[in-house]
Amino acid sequence: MPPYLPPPGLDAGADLVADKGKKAPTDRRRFLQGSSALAGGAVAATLAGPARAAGEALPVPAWTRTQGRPAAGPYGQPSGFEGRVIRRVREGAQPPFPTAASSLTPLADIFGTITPNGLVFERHHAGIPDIDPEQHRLVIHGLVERPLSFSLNDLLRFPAVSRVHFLECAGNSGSEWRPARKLTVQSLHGLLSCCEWTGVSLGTLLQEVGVAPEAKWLLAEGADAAAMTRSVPLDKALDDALIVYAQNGEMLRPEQGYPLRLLLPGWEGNISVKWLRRLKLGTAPWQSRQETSKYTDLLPDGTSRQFSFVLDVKSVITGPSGGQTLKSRGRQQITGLAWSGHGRIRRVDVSIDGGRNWEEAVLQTPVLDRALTRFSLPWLWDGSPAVLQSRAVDSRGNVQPTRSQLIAARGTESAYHYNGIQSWQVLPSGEVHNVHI
Ligand SMILES: Nc1nc2c(c(=O)[nH]1)N[C@H]1C(S)=C(S)[C@@H](COP(=O)(O)O)O[C@H]1N2
Ligand SMILES: [Mo]
Repeated sequence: MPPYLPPPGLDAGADLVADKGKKAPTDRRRFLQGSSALAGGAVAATLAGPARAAGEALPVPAWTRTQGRPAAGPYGQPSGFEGRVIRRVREGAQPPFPTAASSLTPLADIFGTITPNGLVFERHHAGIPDIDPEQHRLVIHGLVERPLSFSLNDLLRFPAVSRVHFLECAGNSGSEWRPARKLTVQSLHGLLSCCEWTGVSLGTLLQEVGVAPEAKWLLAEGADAAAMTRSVPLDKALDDALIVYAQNGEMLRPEQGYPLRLLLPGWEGNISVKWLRRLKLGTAPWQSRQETSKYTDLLPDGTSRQFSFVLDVKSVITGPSGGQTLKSRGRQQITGLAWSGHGRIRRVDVSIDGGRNWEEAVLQTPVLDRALTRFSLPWLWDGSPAVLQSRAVDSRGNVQPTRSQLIAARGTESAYHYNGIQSWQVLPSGEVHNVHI
């Protein structure tokens, strides 16, 4: 086989990059160059980019000289070089006992908007049950005309609905209520994922059982050792609730509720009861542990906010983010995720100077309802200190608050429902840390 020769001109990319830097900066570029405005030529001098490719035959690496491994096997795995991209426990977290634990999505190391199944965060109150789908049943009873018991096979015969939605624990970003200690974006905000969920509309099943006119609430109960229970308003159940059996094209993972879970789009993760075994219709909420002592927000006046289901508009820059180090000045990509339980993301603004100036980021399309939305913005880093922030606006016009605005409204006694703007400080050394400003 003849050696591969790049066609003439293919290595011209490096020159193009350098030329670009020499052009008169546009307003946008000047903004992106940072607080100390640089002349165009200086940017070209500090611009680090791809190495210049040689115009001769490329070296042939070892892996091109020998046959590769045969097919990877029955279930594919990521490259062995990606071993650091894993779910992690929050640094310093002490679960009350081993099965009441959580693991976090590595937000800085995933791309686009869909979370791979093996990296979806987990939150278990009493471990992961091993449920035989043949034996599992979902019973719908209480204030209904015909109580029914559904097997997984029964549910697979109803029209399937697939929708992309984020799932976020109400406790996500909870450490932001407290003084900052050095944490990564995974540790701070990793109780967050986004999957294509497939299942049956709960409304379809409620038609089968026939809802009694006086029914207003449902009790959702899990089959795990926590028997997790939450009260769900009937309106939400009829509106867009899903009984889910699959995520991202395959059956639910055991840790996500195999074989069945409830999914309430845009609502706090806790109410999307996993290993769902029962829905009981009634007239009033049941006041379960998870909606009284937990998942309520203690306000400055001493009262507690209850049934605050909808997750507010929020965003976070995932790169550059805490614990990372920028290797060189010049071209960077600021990127992150935005979401809102109220609808779609309308826009995301990014600041590199701690919120004094803002620039609109580019949103990856399609922008979906109550799904993670990827934003990005090119940045020419001149090596001076910066504070990176992102601010999301949703389709209802809700604007993500700063940390101070959120604390002014909610105090500091909350543990849940934090949606303040995250600040990442970039030092001249390139190190990135979470800060409160
Ligand atoms: N049965 C049951 N459902 C549950 C839980 C649980 O412990 N048991 N944890 C809840 C919480 S607090 C959250 S945030 C989400 C987490 O879903 P995930 O583990 O699929 O990410 O599931 C919810 N549903
Ligand atoms: Mo949660």
